[in-house]
Amino acid sequence: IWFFYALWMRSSLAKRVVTLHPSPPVLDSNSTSAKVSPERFWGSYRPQVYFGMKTRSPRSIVAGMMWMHQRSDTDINLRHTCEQGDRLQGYGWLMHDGITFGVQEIRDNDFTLTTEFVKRMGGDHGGDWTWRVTAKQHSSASQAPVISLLFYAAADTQGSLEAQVEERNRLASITGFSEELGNFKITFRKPLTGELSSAKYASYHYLQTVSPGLEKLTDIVKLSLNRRFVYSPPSGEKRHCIAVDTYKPPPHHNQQKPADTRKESDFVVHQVTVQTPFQIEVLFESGSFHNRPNQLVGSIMTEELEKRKAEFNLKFEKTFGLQSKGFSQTYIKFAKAALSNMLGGMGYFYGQSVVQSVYNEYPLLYPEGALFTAVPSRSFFPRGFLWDEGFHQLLLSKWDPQLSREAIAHWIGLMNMEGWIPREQILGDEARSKVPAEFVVQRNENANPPTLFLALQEIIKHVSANPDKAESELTLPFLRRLFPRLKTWFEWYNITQAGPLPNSYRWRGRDKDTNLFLNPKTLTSGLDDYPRASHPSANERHVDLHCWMALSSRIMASIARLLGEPHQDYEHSHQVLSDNNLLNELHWSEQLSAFSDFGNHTHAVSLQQEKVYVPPGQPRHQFPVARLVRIVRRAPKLQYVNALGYVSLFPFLLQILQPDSPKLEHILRDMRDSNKLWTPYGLRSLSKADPLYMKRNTEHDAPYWRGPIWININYLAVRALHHYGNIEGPYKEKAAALYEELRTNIINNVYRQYLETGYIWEQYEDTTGRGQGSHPFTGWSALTVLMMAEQY
Ligand code: 6A9
Repeated sequence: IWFFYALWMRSSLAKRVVTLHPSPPVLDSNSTSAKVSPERFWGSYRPQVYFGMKTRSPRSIVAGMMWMHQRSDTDINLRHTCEQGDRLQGYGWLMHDGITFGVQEIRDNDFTLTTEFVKRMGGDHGGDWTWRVTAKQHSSASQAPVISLLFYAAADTQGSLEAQVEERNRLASITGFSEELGNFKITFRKPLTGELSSAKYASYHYLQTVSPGLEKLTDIVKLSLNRRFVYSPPSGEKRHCIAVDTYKPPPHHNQQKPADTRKESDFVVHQVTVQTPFQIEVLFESGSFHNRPNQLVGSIMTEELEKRKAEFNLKFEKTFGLQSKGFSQTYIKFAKAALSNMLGGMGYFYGQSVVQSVYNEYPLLYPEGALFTAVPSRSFFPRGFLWDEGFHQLLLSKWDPQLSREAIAHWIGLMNMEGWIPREQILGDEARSKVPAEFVVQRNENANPPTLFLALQEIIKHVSANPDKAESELTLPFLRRLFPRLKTWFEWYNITQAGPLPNSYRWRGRDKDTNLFLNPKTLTSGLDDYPRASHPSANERHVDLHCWMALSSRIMASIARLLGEPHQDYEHSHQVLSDNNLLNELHWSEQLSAFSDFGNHTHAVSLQQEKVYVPPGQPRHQFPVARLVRIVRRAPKLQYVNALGYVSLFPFLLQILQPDSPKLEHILRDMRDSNKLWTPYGLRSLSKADPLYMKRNTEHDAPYWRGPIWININYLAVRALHHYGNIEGPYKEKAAALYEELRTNIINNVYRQYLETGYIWEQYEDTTGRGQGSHPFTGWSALTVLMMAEQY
């Protein structure tokens, strides 16, 4: 009996990690359907491609664009998914309202493509849309480039597409059907030099084939390209031209990967090759849209675009008031681009995470789920990250509260019965194709800062402070549906991330191979390689997590109070966790005069080449290359970690400190000290005086949160200075002065880097202010807009 009981226990524990939270779903199952939410059905929800659209549904038919420059002197340079390796001079949405239209500029080497879309509602399936692509050569280009645009539609296991060919090779349109779109037609208009001008010479090619999955589209097009074509304009030189030709899928053989036994779906490509300057329109028309007044093309499209742009500009000023604050037009343009690219970076993903708990020998597939979310970076990580999203929604909720509610609801809806939400969401084959295998599995003991509480705080602020009736009427039911899961979420952190002392906390999931890293990482905290205790142990306590919990308990109490639910326990937790005496006891290091983590720690570590024993007379190259390993010169002991930087600022960043706390004096001093945290470009992540400042973690692992300037934390710092600068206390003036200085430094640098490099960046170098890391990064770096607007 005991044996079977143990077996049963084990298997039911093993299933917990993949069992969704049992309370009623946060979102109705059809909440994103064309019927319930037609205005948001189609969108640029494929942030990983330069230009593409899909619907907010699990296996959407997708539309997209690839392009290549026809040059004989270089290799084929087909552009499709956003890749840093493409080395574009810049790309991103300049305007995007999140719903009805967008304007993007893509600067390739010799020319610029402007890609615009406008949607029009009508019928029962999300309506129509039109794309307009305008190509202009750069003044630096020696001759007008000949460019191929490859517009495509692709099905993803459902629906059908058919090429309608006219005049030999010209694919005039694609007709299609799917259950959620009904019948539709995509028409490819001929290129013009401009909106009112006459037709332009172009050569046409097309491909009608099938694909085993959306992540294969680029390869299929690449493999179908043939150099045998000619482009011969009536006046002008003939030249070779590369174009799609027949595609032969690789022969099926037995050792096929399971991925390729998937159902094959229609894939149709229209290639048009034309010399700049030109403009081309593509229109999608929904079959159920019967009383369409006219076609959304040409001058009607222009009018429609102009109208949307004007509305966007008005709403932008009304929301952020940058003009009235005296910002110049170029700053405002930058801010619009930052917001637009976050909106244009919203994705709709569908699929299964791969997860594991201690009760599973092997990783399991999480239940299929949908995620509507912003992404940190369209090129390098175009997918959802839990703590990034809380920051994203701080900005987006100002622009469109409904969109924020939907994104938050999707995230909270992904919670399992334990109260865990996977930190990095790699949903669907397309997303998975971008991630190395070792990063795919998400473990259920791992947390990530609960920044969604920051976003929720923003949302409830509207209900209590500015009782916009319409908004509160939507917010309360929304919170009510979230609430059972929020309770479990909060409990999950409290229980699974509990620290060694009462009311202390500890991030789980630190690196285990201690001897391979200068300092074992804490990816779960979001601050990856920020120095923590040198020897991870159960004795650790982490000050940032303590503060996140103090904040979370406060928001839980407010939400419970708003909903008329029992709130005393949350209030009590909040009182305890924000008690400044407790914080001092647990985390104030006298030696550093700063808040600090505590744990089994030694400063005396360094990386050294491992000794590789090569027996005498044996060739050296037959033995492994010496790698760097950690040398510990003095044994660790229980003590404060004393790494001054972002982590030590948390009681200030999350405004846990009382305005009269004498600790503020130290914090403000360290912040302003150029030998510690201050730079002319923002606060650096780790003090210049720290022994691990700008130190690599392994030979392959450059410093990340050990010096560079990150905008999310700088946003929290500016926000906290604003708070302490506006509240009575001995440090009021000092905080107010620092506020002005820090805010100006950050805004100016992110702006200047954008002008100089064409991008907003993941982080900024502390010594020069230069943008570095992944780009474009219009996740939390776009919070610069809120600093400009002074909305906290
Ligand atoms: C691994 C590479 C094609 C790291 O912005 C997302 C996260 C943050 O949440 C975190 O705080 N970034 C920060 O420290 C980026 C993480 C990217 C992981 C990608 C696979 C794929 O290569």
